[in-house]
Amino acid sequence: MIELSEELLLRMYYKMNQARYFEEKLDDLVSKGQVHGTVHLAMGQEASGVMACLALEEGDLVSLSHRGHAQAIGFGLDVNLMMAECLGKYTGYCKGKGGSMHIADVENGNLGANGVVGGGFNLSCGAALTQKYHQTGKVVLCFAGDGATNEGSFHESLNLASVWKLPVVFFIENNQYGMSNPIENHMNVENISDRSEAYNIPGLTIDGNNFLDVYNTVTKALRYARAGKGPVLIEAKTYRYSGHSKSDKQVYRDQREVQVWRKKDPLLKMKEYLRENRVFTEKQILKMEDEAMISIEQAVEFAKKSPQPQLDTILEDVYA
Ligand SMILES: Cc1ncc(C[n+]2csc(CCOP(=O)(O)OP(=O)(O)O)c2C)c(N)n1
Repeated sequence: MIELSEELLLRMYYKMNQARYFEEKLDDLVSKGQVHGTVHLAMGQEASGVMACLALEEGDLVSLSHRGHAQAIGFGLDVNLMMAECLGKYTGYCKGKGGSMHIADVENGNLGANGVVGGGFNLSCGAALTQKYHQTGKVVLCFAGDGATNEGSFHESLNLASVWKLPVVFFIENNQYGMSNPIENHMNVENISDRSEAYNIPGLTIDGNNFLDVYNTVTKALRYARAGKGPVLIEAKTYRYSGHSKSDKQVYRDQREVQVWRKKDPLLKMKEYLRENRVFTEKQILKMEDEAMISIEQAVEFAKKSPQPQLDTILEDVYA
Protein backbone atom coordinates (compact mmCIF):
# COMPACT_ATOMS: atom_id res chain seq x y z
CA MET A 1 0.00 0.00 0.00
CA ILE A 2 1.41 3.40 -1.00
CA GLU A 3 1.16 6.09 1.69
CA LEU A 4 -0.92 9.11 0.72
CA SER A 5 -0.20 12.26 2.68
CA GLU A 6 -2.93 14.80 3.38
CA GLU A 7 -1.05 17.25 1.21
CA LEU A 8 -1.10 14.81 -1.72
CA LEU A 9 -4.80 14.00 -1.28
CA LEU A 10 -5.53 17.69 -1.27
CA ARG A 11 -3.57 18.19 -4.48
CA MET A 12 -5.35 15.21 -6.07
CA TYR A 13 -8.84 16.44 -5.25
CA TYR A 14 -8.04 20.03 -6.20
CA LYS A 15 -6.64 19.03 -9.58
CA MET A 16 -9.49 16.64 -10.38
CA ASN A 17 -11.90 19.50 -9.74
CA GLN A 18 -9.77 21.90 -11.76
CA ALA A 19 -9.87 19.46 -14.69
CA ARG A 20 -13.68 19.18 -14.49
CA TYR A 21 -14.26 22.94 -14.22
CA PHE A 22 -11.73 23.64 -16.97
CA GLU A 23 -13.71 21.53 -19.40
CA GLU A 24 -17.13 22.74 -18.23
CA LYS A 25 -15.97 26.29 -18.95
CA LEU A 26 -14.38 25.30 -22.23
CA ASP A 27 -17.56 23.53 -23.30
CA ASP A 28 -19.49 26.71 -22.56
CA LEU A 29 -17.02 28.81 -24.56
CA VAL A 30 -17.29 26.36 -27.45
CA SER A 31 -21.07 26.67 -27.46
CA LYS A 32 -20.68 30.47 -27.60
CA GLY A 33 -18.41 30.18 -30.64
CA GLN A 34 -15.37 31.53 -28.80
CA VAL A 35 -13.13 28.54 -29.48
CA HIS A 36 -11.71 28.00 -32.95
CA GLY A 37 -10.88 24.48 -34.05
CA THR A 38 -12.21 21.45 -32.26
CA VAL A 39 -11.84 20.29 -28.66
CA HIS A 40 -12.00 16.79 -27.17
CA LEU A 41 -13.38 16.76 -23.65
CA ALA A 42 -12.40 14.18 -21.05
CA MET A 43 -15.14 14.81 -18.48
CA GLY A 44 -15.56 11.48 -16.69
CA GLN A 45 -11.90 10.53 -17.28
CA GLU A 46 -10.33 12.84 -14.67
CA ALA A 47 -9.08 10.12 -12.33
CA SER A 48 -7.10 8.57 -15.18
CA GLY A 49 -5.56 11.70 -16.63
CA VAL A 50 -4.83 13.52 -13.40
CA MET A 51 -3.76 10.63 -11.15
CA ALA A 52 -1.45 9.00 -13.68
CA CYS A 53 0.48 12.27 -13.92
CA LEU A 54 0.53 12.85 -10.18
CA ALA A 55 2.42 9.57 -9.82
CA LEU A 56 5.34 11.00 -11.83
CA GLU A 57 8.57 12.21 -10.29
CA GLU A 58 10.24 15.55 -10.96
CA GLY A 59 11.87 15.49 -14.38
CA ASP A 60 9.81 12.62 -15.83
CA LEU A 61 8.25 13.26 -19.23
CA VAL A 62 4.77 12.91 -20.72
CA SER A 63 3.23 12.62 -24.12
CA LEU A 64 -0.47 13.53 -24.07
CA SER A 65 -3.33 12.29 -26.21
CA HIS A 66 -5.67 14.57 -28.20
CA ARG A 67 -8.03 14.34 -25.18
CA GLY A 68 -5.38 15.79 -22.92
CA HIS A 69 -6.69 18.61 -20.68
CA ALA A 70 -6.96 16.52 -17.48
CA GLN A 71 -3.59 14.92 -18.25
CA ALA A 72 -1.99 18.36 -18.68
CA ILE A 73 -3.51 19.67 -15.45
CA GLY A 74 -2.26 16.58 -13.62
CA PHE A 75 1.20 17.19 -15.03
CA GLY A 76 1.15 20.69 -13.56
CA LEU A 77 0.56 22.87 -16.57
CA ASP A 78 -0.64 26.41 -15.94
CA VAL A 79 -4.40 26.58 -16.54
CA ASN A 80 -4.13 30.23 -17.62
CA LEU A 81 -1.78 29.35 -20.46
CA MET A 82 -3.85 26.29 -21.35
CA MET A 83 -7.07 28.28 -21.59
CA ALA A 84 -5.32 30.99 -23.60
CA GLU A 85 -4.07 28.33 -26.02
CA CYS A 86 -7.56 26.90 -26.41
CA LEU A 87 -8.84 30.38 -27.25
CA GLY A 88 -6.04 30.88 -29.78
CA LYS A 89 -4.35 33.68 -27.81
CA TYR A 90 -0.71 34.75 -28.03
CA THR A 91 -0.17 34.07 -24.31
CA GLY A 92 -1.02 30.38 -24.76
CA TYR A 93 1.47 27.52 -24.57
CA CYS A 94 1.96 27.51 -28.33
CA LYS A 95 1.26 31.23 -28.81
CA GLY A 96 -2.23 30.39 -30.02
CA LYS A 97 -1.10 28.31 -33.00
CA GLY A 98 -1.85 24.86 -31.59
CA GLY A 99 -5.18 25.06 -29.80
CA SER A 100 -6.62 22.43 -27.48
CA MET A 101 -5.11 19.47 -29.34
CA HIS A 102 -1.49 20.64 -29.28
CA ILE A 103 -0.75 21.90 -25.79
CA ALA A 104 2.99 21.40 -25.42
CA ASP A 105 5.73 22.56 -23.06
CA VAL A 106 8.75 20.59 -24.18
CA GLU A 107 11.30 22.40 -21.98
CA ASN A 108 9.39 21.20 -18.91
CA GLY A 109 8.86 17.62 -20.07
CA ASN A 110 5.45 17.85 -21.72
CA LEU A 111 6.21 16.52 -25.20
CA GLY A 112 2.79 17.68 -26.26
CA ALA A 113 -0.78 16.67 -26.84
CA ASN A 114 -1.08 15.10 -30.26
CA GLY A 115 -3.67 15.38 -33.02
CA VAL A 116 -2.24 12.27 -34.68
CA VAL A 117 -3.93 9.25 -33.10
CA GLY A 118 -1.10 6.93 -32.07
CA GLY A 119 1.49 9.64 -32.74
CA GLY A 120 2.67 9.67 -29.15
CA PHE A 121 3.83 6.04 -29.03
CA ASN A 122 6.95 6.35 -31.16
CA LEU A 123 7.64 9.84 -29.88
CA SER A 124 7.65 8.44 -26.32
CA CYS A 125 9.97 5.61 -27.31
CA GLY A 126 12.41 8.15 -28.74
CA ALA A 127 12.29 10.21 -25.56
CA ALA A 128 12.66 7.05 -23.45
CA LEU A 129 15.69 5.97 -25.50
CA THR A 130 17.25 9.35 -24.76
CA GLN A 131 16.65 8.83 -21.01
CA LYS A 132 18.21 5.39 -21.18
CA TYR A 133 21.20 6.52 -23.27
CA HIS A 134 21.98 9.44 -20.96
CA GLN A 135 21.11 7.43 -17.83
CA THR A 136 18.88 10.21 -16.50
CA GLY A 137 16.75 7.86 -14.37
CA LYS A 138 13.64 9.50 -15.84
CA VAL A 139 10.61 7.74 -17.28
CA VAL A 140 8.19 8.69 -20.07
CA LEU A 141 4.45 8.33 -19.48
CA CYS A 142 2.64 7.93 -22.79
CA PHE A 143 -1.13 8.56 -22.96
CA ALA A 144 -3.40 7.24 -25.68
CA GLY A 145 -6.96 6.10 -26.22
CA ASP A 146 -8.29 2.59 -26.89
CA GLY A 147 -8.68 3.23 -30.62
CA ALA A 148 -5.03 4.24 -30.86
CA THR A 149 -3.95 0.74 -29.85
CA ASN A 150 -5.18 -0.50 -33.25
CA GLU A 151 -2.58 1.68 -34.97
CA GLY A 152 0.62 0.11 -36.27
CA SER A 153 2.64 2.63 -34.26
CA PHE A 154 1.32 1.09 -31.01
CA HIS A 155 2.56 -2.39 -31.91
CA GLU A 156 5.86 -1.19 -33.36
CA SER A 157 6.51 0.90 -30.26
CA LEU A 158 5.67 -1.84 -27.75
CA ASN A 159 7.87 -4.22 -29.66
CA LEU A 160 10.92 -1.97 -29.71
CA ALA A 161 10.35 -0.68 -26.17
CA SER A 162 10.35 -4.31 -25.02
CA VAL A 163 13.43 -5.32 -27.01
CA TRP A 164 15.39 -2.26 -25.82
CA LYS A 165 13.87 -2.29 -22.30
CA LEU A 166 12.95 1.38 -22.59
CA PRO A 167 11.78 3.36 -19.52
CA VAL A 168 8.27 4.06 -20.78
CA VAL A 169 4.82 3.42 -19.35
CA PHE A 170 2.03 3.20 -21.93
CA PHE A 171 -1.19 4.40 -20.31
CA ILE A 172 -4.32 3.68 -22.31
CA GLU A 173 -7.52 5.48 -21.37
CA ASN A 174 -10.17 3.04 -22.56
CA ASN A 175 -13.26 5.27 -22.68
CA GLN A 176 -15.21 2.56 -24.58
CA TYR A 177 -15.34 4.37 -27.94
CA GLY A 178 -13.12 5.39 -30.83
CA MET A 179 -15.16 8.30 -32.20
CA SER A 180 -18.61 6.70 -32.74
CA ASN A 181 -17.26 3.15 -32.75
CA PRO A 182 -17.81 1.06 -29.59
CA ILE A 183 -14.78 -0.94 -28.60
CA GLU A 184 -16.32 -4.34 -29.42
CA ASN A 185 -16.61 -3.21 -33.05
CA HIS A 186 -12.93 -2.37 -33.39
CA MET A 187 -10.99 -4.98 -31.42
CA ASN A 188 -11.42 -8.63 -30.51
CA VAL A 189 -9.70 -8.77 -27.12
CA GLU A 190 -11.42 -8.49 -23.76
CA ASN A 191 -8.76 -6.30 -22.24
CA ILE A 192 -6.37 -4.03 -24.11
CA SER A 193 -3.71 -5.04 -21.59
CA ASP A 194 -3.85 -8.57 -23.14
CA ARG A 195 -1.94 -7.07 -26.04
CA SER A 196 1.14 -6.79 -23.82
CA GLU A 197 1.60 -10.57 -23.98
CA ALA A 198 2.64 -10.36 -27.61
CA TYR A 199 5.57 -8.20 -26.54
CA ASN A 200 6.46 -10.01 -23.31
CA ILE A 201 5.89 -6.99 -21.09
CA PRO A 202 3.62 -6.57 -18.05
CA GLY A 203 0.04 -5.56 -18.86
CA LEU A 204 -2.54 -4.43 -16.32
CA THR A 205 -6.21 -3.47 -16.50
CA ILE A 206 -7.55 -1.16 -13.81
CA ASP A 207 -10.64 0.82 -12.87
CA GLY A 208 -9.78 4.16 -14.44
CA ASN A 209 -12.44 5.93 -12.39
CA ASN A 210 -10.85 4.92 -9.11
CA PHE A 211 -8.22 7.51 -8.21
CA LEU A 212 -6.38 5.14 -5.86
CA ASP A 213 -6.15 2.32 -8.41
CA VAL A 214 -4.75 4.69 -11.00
CA TYR A 215 -2.26 6.37 -8.68
CA ASN A 216 -1.00 3.13 -7.11
CA THR A 217 -0.72 1.21 -10.38
CA VAL A 218 1.10 3.97 -12.23
CA THR A 219 3.45 4.55 -9.28
CA LYS A 220 4.45 0.86 -9.34
CA ALA A 221 4.79 0.79 -13.12
CA LEU A 222 7.03 3.86 -13.05
CA ARG A 223 9.23 2.20 -10.43
CA TYR A 224 9.51 -0.89 -12.62
CA ALA A 225 10.47 1.14 -15.69
CA ARG A 226 12.84 3.34 -13.69
CA ALA A 227 14.62 0.25 -12.39
CA GLY A 228 15.58 -0.61 -15.99
CA LYS A 229 13.15 -3.53 -16.31
CA GLY A 230 11.46 -2.11 -19.41
CA PRO A 231 8.03 -0.86 -20.41
CA VAL A 232 4.61 -1.51 -18.87
CA LEU A 233 1.20 -1.33 -20.52
CA ILE A 234 -1.71 -0.08 -18.39
CA GLU A 235 -5.32 -0.02 -19.51
CA ALA A 236 -7.60 2.24 -17.45
CA LYS A 237 -11.28 1.50 -18.09
CA THR A 238 -13.24 4.73 -18.00
CA TYR A 239 -15.85 6.75 -19.93
CA ARG A 240 -16.27 10.13 -21.57
CA TYR A 241 -19.55 11.92 -20.87
CA SER A 242 -19.34 14.36 -23.76
CA GLY A 243 -19.36 13.56 -27.42
CA HIS A 244 -16.13 12.70 -29.23
CA SER A 245 -15.54 16.34 -30.19
CA LYS A 246 -17.55 19.49 -30.54
CA SER A 247 -19.44 18.35 -33.64
CA ASP A 248 -20.67 15.01 -32.19
CA LYS A 249 -24.44 14.59 -31.75
CA GLN A 250 -23.92 11.16 -30.07
CA VAL A 251 -26.52 9.27 -32.07
CA TYR A 252 -24.51 6.06 -31.60
CA ARG A 253 -25.15 5.69 -27.88
CA ASP A 254 -28.07 5.59 -25.51
CA GLN A 255 -27.98 8.39 -22.94
CA ARG A 256 -28.95 5.81 -20.29
CA GLU A 257 -25.48 4.35 -20.72
CA VAL A 258 -24.01 7.76 -19.89
CA GLN A 259 -26.17 7.93 -16.77
CA VAL A 260 -24.88 4.51 -15.61
CA TRP A 261 -21.31 5.78 -15.84
CA ARG A 262 -22.16 9.08 -14.18
CA LYS A 263 -23.00 7.07 -11.07
CA LYS A 264 -19.37 5.90 -11.13
CA ASP A 265 -18.07 9.46 -11.50
CA PRO A 266 -14.41 9.73 -10.47
CA LEU A 267 -14.88 13.00 -8.59
CA LEU A 268 -17.84 11.63 -6.65
CA LYS A 269 -15.88 8.49 -5.83
CA MET A 270 -12.97 10.48 -4.50
CA LYS A 271 -15.28 12.71 -2.46
CA GLU A 272 -16.87 9.60 -0.94
CA TYR A 273 -13.41 8.31 -0.03
CA LEU A 274 -12.49 11.61 1.65
CA ARG A 275 -15.73 11.59 3.61
CA GLU A 276 -15.58 7.93 4.62
CA ASN A 277 -11.99 8.24 5.77
CA ARG A 278 -12.64 11.61 7.39
CA VAL A 279 -9.52 13.02 5.78
CA PHE A 280 -10.97 16.52 5.50
CA THR A 281 -13.97 18.27 7.00
CA GLU A 282 -16.95 19.08 4.77
CA LYS A 283 -15.84 22.71 4.92
CA GLN A 284 -12.35 21.87 3.70
CA ILE A 285 -13.76 19.82 0.82
CA LEU A 286 -15.98 22.70 -0.26
CA LYS A 287 -13.05 25.11 0.02
CA MET A 288 -10.95 22.95 -2.33
CA GLU A 289 -13.81 22.82 -4.83
CA ASP A 290 -14.29 26.60 -4.63
CA GLU A 291 -10.59 27.31 -5.05
CA ALA A 292 -10.42 25.02 -8.08
CA MET A 293 -13.43 26.78 -9.63
CA ILE A 294 -11.96 30.25 -8.96
CA SER A 295 -8.66 29.25 -10.59
CA ILE A 296 -10.55 28.33 -13.76
CA GLU A 297 -12.64 31.50 -13.75
CA GLN A 298 -9.39 33.42 -13.51
CA ALA A 299 -7.96 31.38 -16.37
CA VAL A 300 -10.93 32.34 -18.55
CA GLU A 301 -10.46 35.99 -17.63
CA PHE A 302 -6.76 35.77 -18.42
CA ALA A 303 -7.43 34.12 -21.77
CA LYS A 304 -10.17 36.54 -22.77
CA LYS A 305 -8.03 39.58 -21.94
CA SER A 306 -4.98 38.18 -23.74
CA PRO A 307 -4.06 39.50 -27.18
CA GLN A 308 -4.59 37.65 -30.43
CA PRO A 309 -1.38 36.65 -32.23
CA GLN A 310 -0.20 39.41 -34.58
CA LEU A 311 -0.06 38.67 -38.28
CA ASP A 312 3.72 39.22 -38.40
CA THR A 313 4.21 36.27 -35.99
CA ILE A 314 2.64 33.83 -38.42
CA LEU A 315 5.96 32.25 -39.44
CA GLU A 316 7.41 32.14 -35.91
CA ASP A 317 8.09 28.58 -34.66
CA VAL A 318 7.16 27.07 -38.01
CA TYR A 319 9.62 24.33 -38.93
CA ALA A 320 8.24 22.84 -42.08
C1 LIG B 1 -3.72 8.86 -37.52
C2 LIG B 1 -5.11 9.39 -37.28
N1 LIG B 1 -6.17 8.70 -37.74
C3 LIG B 1 -7.42 9.14 -37.54
C4 LIG B 1 -7.64 10.32 -36.86
C5 LIG B 1 -9.07 10.82 -36.61
N2 LIG B 1 -9.41 10.56 -35.21
C6 LIG B 1 -9.32 11.53 -34.28
S1 LIG B 1 -9.70 11.00 -32.77
C7 LIG B 1 -10.05 9.45 -33.33
C8 LIG B 1 -10.53 8.37 -32.40
C9 LIG B 1 -9.50 7.98 -31.43
O1 LIG B 1 -10.05 7.08 -30.51
P1 LIG B 1 -9.30 6.71 -29.20
O2 LIG B 1 -7.87 6.42 -29.49
O3 LIG B 1 -10.07 5.63 -28.55
O4 LIG B 1 -9.32 8.02 -28.32
P2 LIG B 1 -10.58 8.82 -27.76
O5 LIG B 1 -10.95 9.82 -28.82
O6 LIG B 1 -11.66 7.86 -27.46
O7 LIG B 1 -10.06 9.49 -26.53
C10 LIG B 1 -9.84 9.37 -34.70
C11 LIG B 1 -10.03 8.15 -35.49
C12 LIG B 1 -6.51 11.03 -36.41
N3 LIG B 1 -6.61 12.18 -35.74
N4 LIG B 1 -5.25 10.53 -36.60
